[in-house]
Amino acid sequence: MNYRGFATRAIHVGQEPDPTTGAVIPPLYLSSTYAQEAPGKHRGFEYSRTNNPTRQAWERNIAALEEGTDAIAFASGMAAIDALVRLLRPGDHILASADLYGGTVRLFERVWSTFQISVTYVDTRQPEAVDAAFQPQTRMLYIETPTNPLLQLADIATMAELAHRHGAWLVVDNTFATPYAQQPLTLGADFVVHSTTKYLAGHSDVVGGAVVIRDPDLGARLRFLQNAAGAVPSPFECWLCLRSVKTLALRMQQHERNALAIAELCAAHPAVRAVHYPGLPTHPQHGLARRQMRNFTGMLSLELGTAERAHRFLRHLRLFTLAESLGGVESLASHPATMTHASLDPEWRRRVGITDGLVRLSCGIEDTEDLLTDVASALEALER
Ligand code: P1T
Repeated sequence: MNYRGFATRAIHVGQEPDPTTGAVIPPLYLSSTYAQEAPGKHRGFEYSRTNNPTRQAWERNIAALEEGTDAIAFASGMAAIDALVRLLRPGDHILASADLYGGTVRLFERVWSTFQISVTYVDTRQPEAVDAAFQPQTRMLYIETPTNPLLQLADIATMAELAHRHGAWLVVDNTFATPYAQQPLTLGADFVVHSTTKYLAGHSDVVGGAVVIRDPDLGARLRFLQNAAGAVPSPFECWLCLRSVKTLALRMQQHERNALAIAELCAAHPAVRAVHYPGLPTHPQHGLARRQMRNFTGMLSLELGTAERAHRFLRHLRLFTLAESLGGVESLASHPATMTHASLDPEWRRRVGITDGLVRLSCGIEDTEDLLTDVASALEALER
């Protein structure tokens, strides 16, 4: 059956009752190998790097959530991004958002540059700048929207149109937004990539990644790479993702409620120089956010002025845990300059706008009042 509603798909696709036992929860298939009736004669499963029933269920589920035709699961978000770059050839060029997860820049600059893949970075908030930055050998426009950590948006439909006009693919890292908030394939993107570690798994207990596509040829090429290079997630991690994704819609609603309340508190507070949250009407791209996203998520960042003030704020938080990662049910706070984006050189960070005074908050799904009290008292410590 083709379910239309997002939450219904999250709960049911790939998770039909087990035909042999009636088990309502999909079994966890730990088997690494599968009996064959005769050499080469099997039931679709030979070896679990190549295919595994639990992984296949998760892949079907995430493909349905992104309105794709297929999804390919990987051992981490980085492994998924790495597989995408493997579709290119030496001499090819990637055009990427200037504000990106630091690990993605590290992969481009320190791994793939040695294989003659060049990358230039452009402000993907500005379509004219993107249009002008294409080179004859550009094969991929790679964007985050919202970006990590500055929560900048790119207009996905416009980016798709530009990429295709220049003969390139559009890749959207949809980790921050989740398919609940936006479905880039429906707006013309060729690939959606995820760190499933974040909102999709949602409980800070899984590291995983996935690529979702609509074009069966691209799917087949990635499926080949998944098996040939072998960066696959374990069946247990896929099973945890299947369990977690059932509550994605509900979780996103509370993440957003909490983030909006905190963003409003911070925007009105004299200790905060700037709040980056697409859900605030004062966000420069709030109009685009409203058009393109149906949820503004739990991610926001705050400009506190100096490293010393950022550190003082972080030290005074009680409920928010100081940690990398995001998208879990528990609230996390981080200092991008020394944590998630420490692998970028300081000049790079300065150019992009990742200052030493920037703090990133991943608002969990705790009670809103408790989070507000925590943030308010940490901000008070900046006034003293
Ligand atoms: O950590 P991993 O599952 O390999 O995913 C990498 C990744 C890819 N894309 C985005 C937008 C990400 O934010 C990440 C990982 N980010 C963090 C760990 C972080 O704290 O920002």
